[in-house]
Amino acid sequence: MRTAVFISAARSSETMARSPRPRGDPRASSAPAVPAPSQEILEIAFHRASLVNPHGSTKPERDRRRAELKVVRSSATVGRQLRLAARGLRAPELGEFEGLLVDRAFGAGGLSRHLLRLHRAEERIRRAAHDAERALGRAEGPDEIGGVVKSFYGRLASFVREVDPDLLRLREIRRFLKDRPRLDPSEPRLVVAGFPNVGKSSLVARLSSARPKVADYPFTTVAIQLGHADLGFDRLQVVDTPGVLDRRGHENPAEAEAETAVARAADVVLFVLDPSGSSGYPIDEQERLLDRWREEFPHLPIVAVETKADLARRPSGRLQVSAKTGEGFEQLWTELRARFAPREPMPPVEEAIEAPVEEEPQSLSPVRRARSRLK
Ligand SMILES: Nc1nc2c(ncn2[C@@H]2O[C@H](COP(=O)(O)OP(=O)(O)OP(=O)(O)O)[C@@H](O)[C@H]2O)c(=O)[nH]1
Ligand SMILES: [Mg+2]
Repeated sequence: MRTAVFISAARSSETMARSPRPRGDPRASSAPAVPAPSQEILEIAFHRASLVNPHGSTKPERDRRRAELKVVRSSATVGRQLRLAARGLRAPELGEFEGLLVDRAFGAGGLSRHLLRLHRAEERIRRAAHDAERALGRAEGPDEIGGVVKSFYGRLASFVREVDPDLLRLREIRRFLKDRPRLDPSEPRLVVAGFPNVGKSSLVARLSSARPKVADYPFTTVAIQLGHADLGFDRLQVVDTPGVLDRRGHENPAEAEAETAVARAADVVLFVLDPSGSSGYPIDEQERLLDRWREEFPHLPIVAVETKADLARRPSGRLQVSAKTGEGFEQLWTELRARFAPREPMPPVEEAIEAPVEEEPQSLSPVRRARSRLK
């Protein structure tokens, strides 16, 4: 109980102003207030500190020891909570591509800044705890000892409250990442992209284990999705993306995410065109986006495929498929296997072990070399 009273007293008006629902907000009365992350962290820390059980033969000895343990335990608990808030958000746990997505969605360098601020807060807390321990060594009598602990708790609370905005943003980033798959850098990637509503997700569902939502309206897919397919010699990651309209500089976040996947995650892009008109987007506009990407990413293999062949066909010379009937998928697989196949046969195991390491391994498929050139 004493812990709860302390925290509410320690909560400054500044923190109240930072809470997600400010006073005066009409929604404030109906929605339950979300406690600031610092409040939760401090509750845990002060509660744990209140459970210390010091040894000592005399009461003054036990009082001093109790105060020391409170400082040590509360600061260690806060440090641990701050590290937990940052867990998995640094490389290499956070993949390179996932880091790019976060930068794109939350602003370049934002994640690193939030993590740095947490790290600094942890350092400050460690120093303050060290000072408090030294002060306890000099303190005389229960009042002075109590005063040192109280003032340390005050500093601890203000250090944690200072990083509330960072903790909130890291929570958002974590939620964002939870909705997205983690790509395996060691497995090849096919990124399926194109205009909205053209049939990308239907095609991904035919090609891979993914079962993305399919519906007859644009931007059904709002974040990348991942499925897997068996290439025979390798496992292929098939990445479904949100639709992209050809409007540079005015993309919505979903379009920006799709373009990031094309530019930074793809070994091969499967560009899906819908010539049937049922997507609502003219084929000329779709062709323009394809031309732009070919120009912008000259080393990126882009396979163009026309879908909804059960509705419309045209003499384009391109692969034509229907995700509805399955026609054309055998030819599409032949094309994809050829794109992903190692250029030269894999050497026998003993040879591979003994062979000197070359700068660019010959067994690397042309698409992986293309991607490494892009970076
Ligand atoms: N007749 C026919 N309809 C198709 C085919 N492929 C997709 N569709 C339909 O086209 C609509 C859009 O399909 P999706 O797979 O959701 O398209 P998408 O490109 O993923 O759409 P967004 O995620 O919104 O960009 C749905 O109504 C599908 O049933 C096809 O080969 N033939
Ligand atoms: Mg889709």
